[in-house]
Amino acid sequence: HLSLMASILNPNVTIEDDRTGLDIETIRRAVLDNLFYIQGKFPAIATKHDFYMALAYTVRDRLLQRWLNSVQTNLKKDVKSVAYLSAEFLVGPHLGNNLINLDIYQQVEQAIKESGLNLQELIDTEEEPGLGNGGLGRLAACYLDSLSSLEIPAIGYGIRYEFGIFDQHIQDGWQVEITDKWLQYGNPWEIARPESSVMVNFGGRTEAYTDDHGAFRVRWIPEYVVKGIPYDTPILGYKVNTANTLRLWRSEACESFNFERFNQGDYYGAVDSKVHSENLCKVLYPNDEPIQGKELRLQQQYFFVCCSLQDMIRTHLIENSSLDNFDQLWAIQLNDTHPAVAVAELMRLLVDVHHYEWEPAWQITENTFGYTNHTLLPEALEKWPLSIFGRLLPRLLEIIYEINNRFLERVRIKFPDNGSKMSSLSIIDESDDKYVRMANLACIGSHRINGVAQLHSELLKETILHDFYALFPEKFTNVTNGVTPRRWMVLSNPRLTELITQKIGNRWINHLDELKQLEQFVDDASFRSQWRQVKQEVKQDLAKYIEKKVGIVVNPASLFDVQVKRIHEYKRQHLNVLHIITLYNRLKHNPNLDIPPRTFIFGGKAAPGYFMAKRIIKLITSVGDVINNDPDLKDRLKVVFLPDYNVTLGQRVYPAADLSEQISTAGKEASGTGNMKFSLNGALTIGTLDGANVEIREEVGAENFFLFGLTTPQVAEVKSHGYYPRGHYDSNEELRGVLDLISCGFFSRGNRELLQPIVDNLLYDDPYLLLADYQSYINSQEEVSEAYKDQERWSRMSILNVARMGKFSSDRSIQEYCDNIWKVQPVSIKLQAYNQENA
Ligand code: GFP
Repeated sequence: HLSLMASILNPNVTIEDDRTGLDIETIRRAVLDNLFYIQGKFPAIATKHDFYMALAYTVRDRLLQRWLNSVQTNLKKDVKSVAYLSAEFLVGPHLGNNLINLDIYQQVEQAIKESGLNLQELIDTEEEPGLGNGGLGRLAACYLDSLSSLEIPAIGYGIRYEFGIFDQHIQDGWQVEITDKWLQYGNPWEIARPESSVMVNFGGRTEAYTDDHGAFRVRWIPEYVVKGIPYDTPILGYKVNTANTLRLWRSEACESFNFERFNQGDYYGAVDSKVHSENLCKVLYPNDEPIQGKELRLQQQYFFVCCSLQDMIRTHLIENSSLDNFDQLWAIQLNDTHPAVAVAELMRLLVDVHHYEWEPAWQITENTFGYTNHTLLPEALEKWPLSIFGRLLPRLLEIIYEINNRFLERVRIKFPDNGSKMSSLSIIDESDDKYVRMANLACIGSHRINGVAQLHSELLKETILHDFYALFPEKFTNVTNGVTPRRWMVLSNPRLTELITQKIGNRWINHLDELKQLEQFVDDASFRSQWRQVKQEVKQDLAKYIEKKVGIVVNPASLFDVQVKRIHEYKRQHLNVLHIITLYNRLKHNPNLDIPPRTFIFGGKAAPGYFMAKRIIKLITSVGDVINNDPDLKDRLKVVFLPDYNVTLGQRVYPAADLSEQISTAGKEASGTGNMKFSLNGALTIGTLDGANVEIREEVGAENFFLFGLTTPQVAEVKSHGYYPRGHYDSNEELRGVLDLISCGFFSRGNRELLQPIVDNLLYDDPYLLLADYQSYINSQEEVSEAYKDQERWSRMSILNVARMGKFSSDRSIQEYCDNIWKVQPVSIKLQAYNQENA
């Protein structure tokens, strides 16, 4: 300890160097310094978590200069910024990613090693911020990474949920949900900015008045006011100085509001309101549950939207004398309808607070917003009961009525006497109970509307947004999703990154199209063997993890067949299970069958109230219990359900996959982004023509993709004729054998009731057409097995998949948003003054 003290007390580097220097020695010293002064520990008594924190602060220090310079620059008069409004940001752990983007991974690894520690272990210590459910939240995170990497001035606005998506435990094969206390040991990446707090109204009533100039105005007299406090996290781009901000709002009671109650001695009343306000951002709502009536969710949405818009206006007015040019300096993107109330809120701020006339305010609003739709599932379209909406947000409802009236006037002119168009386009759903339809509000208030893959964008125009498309076709566009190669390759698959970089240099990391150059090595046998070697090593790592986590021993040489994503009937994890049981039956009947051994790996959370999804998890684990323990199979099939699938686990799983299961019913998956991560890491895809699968197949070539199943028009066709799933059961003996085996309790220790709901659903309803696609899926899986037997062929296909993934970088998606929707330009950040030599 004495020598440590001596080295801390005798610095031959300046404080500035300690906080910004990037060489090994400075980093090593800075970590010890932070361990001492922030964690209050000596190395001898420090836990791994203490070291993680000390390192995290060391890295954060190195971000700060870039971050503050970026924020400063983004405020300038002539700089247009993107505000990405999203109820979810599934960013994943920050430490590893920041090391990659700062380009100091190696130095830090060395510095940590010199302190007798292992960097990977510290990285693994970080608690993941699970502030999202799945694809939508993760997309927002990839987009933040690309915005910064492309040096686009941007800010992500969202909610700082105290509890993120629940942790999933598996007990007796069932999902059990545990509260995600991600903040309990502190979050070194965020900085609270209480000085930038804002107030948000709820409830109460509105009141008309005449202002000093004799103008008619409305004010909102709320029942209660909640304070929003921003927490900022820097999001650094890859090897650039741009560090944008992720600003998440936490709610707090506004004490002064209840001063009266305090004074009256009603201490508990006042504390009640505190609890009430703080509940607002307590927990992230899981997807796939009926949302109507969940008043707290509407409060969350309005809360973060209102905070964010006030924040934008405040910063805008620092350099600008009015809001006239608001739309020229801000492009606001609505990530799905969750923040759609922003359309009405911006109107309220412009008209009620900043006293704009309606028309110019509407111009600004429409020019500012863009809306991204992420789903066609009708049950996922948000609508709020009018009664709840009006009670909670009375002024917003009035504004929505006004927007709607003016809008319907235009509709009437374009489509005279067309009542059905009027009612489908109206923001207010008058069918039975009245609702506010958030997608309609978003469409009317935005100048661009986009889907997230070509097929999805086309289907939007043909189906749920058809009438909007007829009205304003010029608003509609497509931006196919993408994923960041920094997290989903460089960080998660260092071995493949190194192999690729040895061959083609490292420009591909932010110019993903350059992966094309790998094609020239596809005929090089030694390259293919290196390629296989890398995959093998990564699979060994995952095999170890599986054994440690769930106690199942898997063969790293077997085909790793992976499906990781939220559990949902449309994603058809149970179709995958039907294939597993088919193989099981075949092997039982014919032990000499020549098929490569397979390990089926699943991961994903089911919404807590989604009965069928939870049963599907039980189906997977039950089938696994039987198959994994059947000595007849001689370990040729294994089935693993990895609990608590999240970003961190994704980083382990994608690199190790041979086969990527993208098997949703055609027309149901808007895009998918897991499909891109798998393929980028060299897995081949078995999939339907759904979402971005279509474009992935186009890029990698039909011969390098295992296609099966009905197309979207065929799905519609089958349904229109009155689909009869039972017919497939009757006519397909093998399918019958599979379903009967489930029904008779074979996988459920004789309990025939346990899994029967799944079988009944398939036989008598089958809304997602599993039985119709079954045979085609089985056939395609046979092709997979054949291809895998020929390892040279498989490696070729795998290399070509990676080489042709350039299109699916989120850098490309963001560039398209910038050019076609936001009209924003990159601004390079110059590091100011202090410590230039480290800049
Ligand atoms: C949704 C869609 C996906 C799409 C993502 C991102 O995902 O098809 O890829 O959004 O656009 F369903 P979830 O949030 O529902 O997982």
